[in-house]
Amino acid sequence: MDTVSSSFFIPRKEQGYSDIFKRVRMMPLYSFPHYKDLKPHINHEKNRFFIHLDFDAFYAQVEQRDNPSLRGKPVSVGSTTGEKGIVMTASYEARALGIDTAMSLWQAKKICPKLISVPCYGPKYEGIMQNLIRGLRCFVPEDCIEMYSIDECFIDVTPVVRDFGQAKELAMAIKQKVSDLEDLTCSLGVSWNKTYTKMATKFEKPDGLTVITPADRHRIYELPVKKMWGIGTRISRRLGVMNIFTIGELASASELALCREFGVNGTVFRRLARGEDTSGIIHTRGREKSLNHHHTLTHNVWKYEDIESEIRRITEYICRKLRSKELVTRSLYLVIRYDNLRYAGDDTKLDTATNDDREIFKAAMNIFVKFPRPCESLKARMFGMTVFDLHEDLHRYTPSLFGNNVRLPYYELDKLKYKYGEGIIRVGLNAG
Ligand code: TTP
Ligand code: MG
Ligand code: MG
Repeated sequence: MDTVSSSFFIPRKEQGYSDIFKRVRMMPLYSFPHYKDLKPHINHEKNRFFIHLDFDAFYAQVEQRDNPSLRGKPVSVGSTTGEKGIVMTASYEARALGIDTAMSLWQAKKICPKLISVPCYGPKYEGIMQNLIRGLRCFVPEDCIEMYSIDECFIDVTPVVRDFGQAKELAMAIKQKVSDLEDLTCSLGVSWNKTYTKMATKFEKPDGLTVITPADRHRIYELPVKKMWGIGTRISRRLGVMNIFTIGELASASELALCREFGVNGTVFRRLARGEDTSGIIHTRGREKSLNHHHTLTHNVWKYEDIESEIRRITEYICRKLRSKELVTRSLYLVIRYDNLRYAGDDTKLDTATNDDREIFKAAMNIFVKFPRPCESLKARMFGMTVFDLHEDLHRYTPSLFGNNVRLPYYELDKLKYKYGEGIIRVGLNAG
């Protein structure tokens, strides 16, 4: 069968790397402090301790860990072929030669012909982060951990430390834990507010640990404004026009002038620069009301087995996503878009809440049979699935006594996939 499609995390022959790239780039700044998070009456420098953790050259380091022949060599992760290929990240050996994130592969190869480019494998990286978050629960309650991006998290250690000395010790223990759990290096920043921790992490990359106490504030003040969390090229250019080039200059700039230029964000920038970020951990867990996955094919399909295979693919993705959040769903929506650009979509309620691939696949196929049947003159070009009515997976640790007693060890299978790749094992969804 030679229908080719690209799916973010379930690779076939050709993976849509640049899609993953866009996806990660477009990741929202979940927890960038908002004006209402800044509370001037809080004594922000006192008794608050945060740690920020960021993996070093994340995707590249993982690939080097998993393939010893890549260690010590210039490696880029992203697409391995094609003209549109892009470097999602590069190993430190490659960075030393001038290769950087977002560079085109073509350009990177020109700079370093010996560059080894390897494909990106999303679920593996997601799994590592989730495993880390679980591991961190031995230091702080889960409520104190905020996963910020695919390779970063903030940890509020206020409940468990009394001073910067203890915060540093805890940060070292966390570093050790990361090494024991995943055999990877990361860099950590410790400070009394989230904004400073995020900047501190970058000071001693890779494998670094930087503590910024109120007395070390000058180290932050010396940085160019562009290094501040939330400030990109455009804002830094506008600040430049106001003669503000460093974070220290931003911290002491006139609030009025900043507000005139940036509105309420002017106040936010100034306070963040001054270390007055009083925002806390933001929880994303448990908030999901629905999950969805849409996938547009590069080659439209119409044969029943191809359609079935695409629906299976999105089912597997959605179910794994559900399990990674320890959720089950009671409702399912399936949508198909045809090559005449029309849609067909419908939902169904499941008998019991589940995250079992086979049950959801069966329900999805029951929806599909009600749609206009694709044929050579009406091919399908997009498949999408949404699950809603989500609940916590209470059977995660206690297998159901009454229900389906052939429940497959999906969580364990997911772990294998995270570790060794999608191809290592697949469940026959038609079974049972
Ligand atoms: P980063 O933490 O920004 O980068 P990094 O871990 O590769 O390197 P550093 O040591 O400087 O922290 O991003 C984490 C991963 O996210 C990175 O390995 C690749 C991916 N990524 C993208 O896909 N697109 C992007 O634009 C960026 C910045 C990262
Ligand atoms: Mg990183
Ligand atoms: Mg990062």
